[in-house]
Amino acid sequence: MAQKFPEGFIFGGATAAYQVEGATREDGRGPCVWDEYMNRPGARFNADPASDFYHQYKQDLQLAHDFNIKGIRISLSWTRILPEGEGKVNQAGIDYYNKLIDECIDKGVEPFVTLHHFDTPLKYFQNGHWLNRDLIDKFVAYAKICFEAFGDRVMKWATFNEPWSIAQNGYLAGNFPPNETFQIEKAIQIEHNLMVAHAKALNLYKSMNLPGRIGIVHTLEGKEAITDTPENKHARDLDDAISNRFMLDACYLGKYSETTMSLIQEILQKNGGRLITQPQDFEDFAKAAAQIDFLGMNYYSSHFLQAYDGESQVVNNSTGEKGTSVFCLKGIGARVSNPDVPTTDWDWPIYPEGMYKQLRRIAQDYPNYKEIFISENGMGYKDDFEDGKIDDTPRIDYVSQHLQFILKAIAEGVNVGGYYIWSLMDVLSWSNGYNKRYGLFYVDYATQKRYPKKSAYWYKEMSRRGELISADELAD
Ligand code: BGP
Repeated sequence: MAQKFPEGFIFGGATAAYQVEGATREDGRGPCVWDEYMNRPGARFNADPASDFYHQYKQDLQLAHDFNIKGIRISLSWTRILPEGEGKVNQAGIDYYNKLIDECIDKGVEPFVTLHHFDTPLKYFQNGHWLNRDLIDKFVAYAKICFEAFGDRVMKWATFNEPWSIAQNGYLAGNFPPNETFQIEKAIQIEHNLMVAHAKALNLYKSMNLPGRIGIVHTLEGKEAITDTPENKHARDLDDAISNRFMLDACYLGKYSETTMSLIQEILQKNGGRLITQPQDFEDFAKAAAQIDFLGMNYYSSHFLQAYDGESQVVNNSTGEKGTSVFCLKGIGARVSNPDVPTTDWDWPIYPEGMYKQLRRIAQDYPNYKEIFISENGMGYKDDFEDGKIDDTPRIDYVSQHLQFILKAIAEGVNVGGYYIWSLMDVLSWSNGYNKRYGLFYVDYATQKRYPKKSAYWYKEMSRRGELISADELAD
């Protein structure tokens, strides 16, 4: 099988403001939802200093440059720019992101900028979060400020990171604020409202005639029936509809297809509740679907579905104690373990073929997609640090297997423009803290010193050659 990536394929690294910046109270930054959440009594960890990217960004970009990393996903902290969420702009926030973006460009590491990566201003979170449609216009006003300030230099924009995680983790699984569980109606409504906000911001960007491109980052979870019975296949379709299809339809079809809506309605009927939309939403969707430049696809894992009639129950494995997860949703299905598929310590099935299937699915079901970037993929791992050396061979294996399937999809005609490993350096994990590491660069959080892991050397060589290589091919 061909090992070469197409000309110009970007080997990048991903980050997100809240997970790397630290400095949550510096230079006039206002509070976001996660600040309040992570500072409650009994919280297991918080975001200060995280990877201290607010102060260390030059070091990280130098490393990125030295390791042939050609692109970086960063996100903007809304409350660094608008401490109140709206109103007066904080010049220190604008200055920081100007310096950061300029440094990226200077080091030859192209910035891929996400406007919202989970860190909603606290005030809006307390006022209904994305269930409150007022937030849509607030977000668009914030987006406008960012487009005006940075749009001359940023060539890749994403409106949102993973709307599904906001809905699922906050309202079904309960491991993101507001920690609600099994609120299916709210989760679906939030997905819709986020798609409206995405469409409006994208349409605004397109009206501004800026030189860059804009898309959205979705997490696409693979869904498989655990065995091929009609009931299990239906559970798979229901889970796919709420997790993936509903929002992909909004982004690319500009409406919800009949099949998608009948699956969503079935879920709503079984759980009680209804979806509220406005006619204008679909005009915004259609306009945005005709203009979206790319899809950022985050892929980590696939779920194996079994039909399930019982009440919803979820147990989150947030400590890395293998085999402790439970995820069953009434009216959808149970995500069960597949003995043939290995898992990470956090019970995420390692199923690289699922990434390939999602790539093919986009190309087939949404042929107007233009281009896909793998905007996150990587392996959470408890890295061993031995005298400054980190042998993370399991991570190399994980990433290799996924790159292999990306090459397969590319060979079959899917347009994939780059791969942004999650994460560039070790970062704070939202619900798992600091022992779940993903970085190419190990962060000693006490000293903020960075150490390249074995995977960093491997990644550097792949980017240099533009081809997939095995770890054995490294010089030493
Ligand atoms: C994605 C998020 C990232 C990152 C990653 C790993 O959902 O976009 O911000 O956190 O998942 O997840 P976790 O840290 O929970 O292992």
